[in-house]
Amino acid sequence: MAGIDYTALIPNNVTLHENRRLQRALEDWQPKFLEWWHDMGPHGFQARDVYLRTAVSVDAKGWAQFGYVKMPDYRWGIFLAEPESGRQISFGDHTGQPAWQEVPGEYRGTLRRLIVTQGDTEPASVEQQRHLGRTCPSLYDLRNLFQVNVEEGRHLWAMVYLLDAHFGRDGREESEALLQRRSGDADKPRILGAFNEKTPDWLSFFMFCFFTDRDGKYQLASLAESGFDPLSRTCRFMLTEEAHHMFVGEVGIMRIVQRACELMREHKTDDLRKHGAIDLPTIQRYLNFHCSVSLDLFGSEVSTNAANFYTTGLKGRFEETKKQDDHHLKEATYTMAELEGERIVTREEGALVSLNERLRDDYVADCARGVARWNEVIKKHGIDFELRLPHRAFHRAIGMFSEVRVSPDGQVVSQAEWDARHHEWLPTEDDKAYIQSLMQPVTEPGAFASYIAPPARGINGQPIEFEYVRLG
Ligand code: BYC
Repeated sequence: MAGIDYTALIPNNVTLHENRRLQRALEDWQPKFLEWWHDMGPHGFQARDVYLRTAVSVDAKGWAQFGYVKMPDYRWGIFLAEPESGRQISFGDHTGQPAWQEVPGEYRGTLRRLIVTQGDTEPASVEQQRHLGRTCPSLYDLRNLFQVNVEEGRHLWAMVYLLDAHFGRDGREESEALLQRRSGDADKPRILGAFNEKTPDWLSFFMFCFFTDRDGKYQLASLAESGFDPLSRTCRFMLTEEAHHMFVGEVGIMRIVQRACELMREHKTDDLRKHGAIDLPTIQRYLNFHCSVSLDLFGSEVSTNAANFYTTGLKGRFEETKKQDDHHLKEATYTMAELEGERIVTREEGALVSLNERLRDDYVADCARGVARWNEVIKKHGIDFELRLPHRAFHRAIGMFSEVRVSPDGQVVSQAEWDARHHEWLPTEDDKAYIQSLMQPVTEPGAFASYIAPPARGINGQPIEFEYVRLG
């Protein structure tokens, strides 16, 4: 085991007891976090036993242990991946220099902003999902929701550790502010757009885990390349946990698709609403929404911020160290879709200012692989329907495409055409009301709501009918 101290008030593998000032700062923050968790965390289940995994090591083999825990007793801790001895900065102007163990003074503000932006998403998602427990489609799904929630809480701890350990008083103020902003609040909203949207139902939750958590994967992977070593090591361990969140999303949608297909075959109809399932066109509209708001999270296509993050060695590309180029990108170019009047064309841009778009491309390719797996299920049932990712310019609020209206297949359309057709492309009020009507809790072990198939297997080798949450 890679040295996690579980006897400490705050479990950690960063020898917290050797730094009294930091330990006091975090111990002072801990009750505020718990207060926030109590007020804004999963509503109505705080006293229940939940079958959760807890990190007990940062060793890739066997890092977690499973057992019943009441969520407020979850051991939120600070875990960094093992240091890589002799690690060097692998991109930008500082390439080849030893990775920083302390914040480089000239980049302090920028680095803090990146850490705060990352940190802000974690409590935001818990807030967005706060009410989902009471409409769970099964105990298995309820447990997965809570697993995701406690781990997002731990990811908040991960960023607060960096702020408190490396940014002095400013860092402590930012740590407090992370508990004060609220998802969707008009006066003190969360920083990024997608984290102020509602997650009012389980179809949205699974879409969020598939699309929005996947942005998390790509952003964390880019920050894991950072020249600031504590950030890199923190993000590397967070990525281990993140994989389960995307699994919850991918398999959740797959099970909804499967149920839809089974009922289409059984009843020889596309009209699934009278059978309590979710038809494929409705799934497509939810997909279009969640994909487009998640695409916004990558920032503008052409971004001097992104170029600066890279040049200064703070944020790399996805799999930076595996790439075979000069890692400076000053002369290189990158091909991207751009708006030319009313047309979308492809053009060469400087590679440095294109880094957000490049990361978005990596992300889109990954999303496409998941969608292809959903389509396999549809195909296996002999149904002629294909789910598709919308064009990257569709329904955007950030970047150059936010100026125009674009259909899911990438045609720039007039405002009048958008007004006439957007109900075909995005969830309608009628869709939302129907999905809400399905949100009735199913809490008998082994039972599942009408719109979702059971999973292929349970958690940690347990049977599907295991009592994943003890409701008493
Ligand atoms: N909403 O050059 P620009 C996760 C701001 S998810 C609102 O376009 P830049 C998770 C931007 O801040 C991963 N504002 O973009 C998932 C800037 O403002 P300032 C979260 C936005 O800076 C599920 C201005 O517009 N991690 O972990 O190159 C559950 C112009 O910026 C948005 C990160 O995001 C937006 N969508 O890149 C739980 C990593 N987009 O600074 C967790 C850290 C842009 O001029 N963040 N703006 O006031 C970053 O790397 C960058 O901040 C961004 C934006 C990629 C977000």
